[in-house]
Amino acid sequence: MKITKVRVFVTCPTRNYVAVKIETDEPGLYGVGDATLNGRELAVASALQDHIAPLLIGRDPDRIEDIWQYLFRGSYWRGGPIQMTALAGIDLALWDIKGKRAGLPVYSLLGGRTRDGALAYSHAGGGEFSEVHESACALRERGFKVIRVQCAVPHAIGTYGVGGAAEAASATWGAGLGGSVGDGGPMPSVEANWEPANYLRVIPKMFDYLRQRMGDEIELFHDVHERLSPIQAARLAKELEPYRLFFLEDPLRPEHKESFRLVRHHSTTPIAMGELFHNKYECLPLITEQLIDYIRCDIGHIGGITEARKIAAIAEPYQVLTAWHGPGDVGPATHAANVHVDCAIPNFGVQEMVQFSEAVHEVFPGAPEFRDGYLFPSEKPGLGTDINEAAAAKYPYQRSYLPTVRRADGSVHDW
Ligand code: GCO
Ligand code: MG
Repeated sequence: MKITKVRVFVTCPTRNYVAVKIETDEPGLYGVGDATLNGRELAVASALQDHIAPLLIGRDPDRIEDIWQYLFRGSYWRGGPIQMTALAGIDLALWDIKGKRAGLPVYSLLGGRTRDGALAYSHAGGGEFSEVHESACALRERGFKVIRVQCAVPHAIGTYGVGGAAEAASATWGAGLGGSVGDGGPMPSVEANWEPANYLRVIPKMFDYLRQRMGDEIELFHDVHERLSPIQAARLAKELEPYRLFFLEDPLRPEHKESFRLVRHHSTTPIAMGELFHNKYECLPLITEQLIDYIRCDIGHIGGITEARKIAAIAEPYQVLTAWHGPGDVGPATHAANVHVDCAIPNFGVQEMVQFSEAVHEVFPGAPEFRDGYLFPSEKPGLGTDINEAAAAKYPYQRSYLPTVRRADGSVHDW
């Protein structure tokens, strides 16, 4: 069997997605992967089209690990987010082909089911605590047992993650949480007046408000989004202990792995980290020193299933569980891959999910099924997602950027 064509699609059904389709010389046998990197979609598409695709023609798509090594090490330059997202797109498409060829869903190729479904979480947010509460109750009604909660930061304009339940639908998610979409020139939206002191004051109060109204049974947690210094993160983790968070997500910037020691020494709040990592090597110190409880890389940004299963295997003996990133700004094939891996590994923790819009489902048919708080992988051979090329063509790329955060004095901060 040989790869005959590698095709790349950039489409914007409410927000931009990059998809890769690998065709083979077996009639009708192809695989579809996702290679979406929010705000840098065209760079990934170019890496795929201009540099990677020509290298793959004529290769045997069954040799996933070899192709992975060839693209990762063979290119000499190591990969940052653009390269590793492109590699993930290829990797997912190859696993899709392998599954279709075997007539088996990908979770089966990974060793078979370890669980029926993957415990899932979605996002509740709002300007006021009452809105966060309302949004969290709506998710609980829909069956969610784990809910991420975000609220506005006093005096800040446009705090990350406060679009509320509506964010679950990609239409508003696209504009409100994951970036701004438009056809004009550069138009990043700005979160201004963001001050750590205001943030640190409000978050414990939000949890107090929610625990009083929602009780102890529902699992709640919060995404810091890499915005704190080590000692600020340690203080927050410590102050949140009475509210028994499921975990505190991404408290520190990804560059400062050693700083997790400080957070760990001060608090028993479980810690999750990883959506800005690009490979297993970045995960190592946090896992082997047991500085985190959940590793939450993005399967679509670390080179796909091939790297994810290695990260899970490294984490297992250290009792670190997985919580793969699953936002609206990665495509359905990555969400499908998440759930296949979740249901095959022993050390799965929780899975982030969003509800995609009708337009996204039209372009990318097939998705894991959500029932009563759990996600179930497709039983179809392969990943169980596809691309409708005619539908994709109806939604051309729209220039878009992630928002930018600025402190009250005008200086740049992490979003
Ligand atoms: C999450 C993430 C996302 C990111 C987004 C950036 O936990 O879901 O933090 O919301 O901000 O993926 O493009
Ligand atoms: Mg996050």
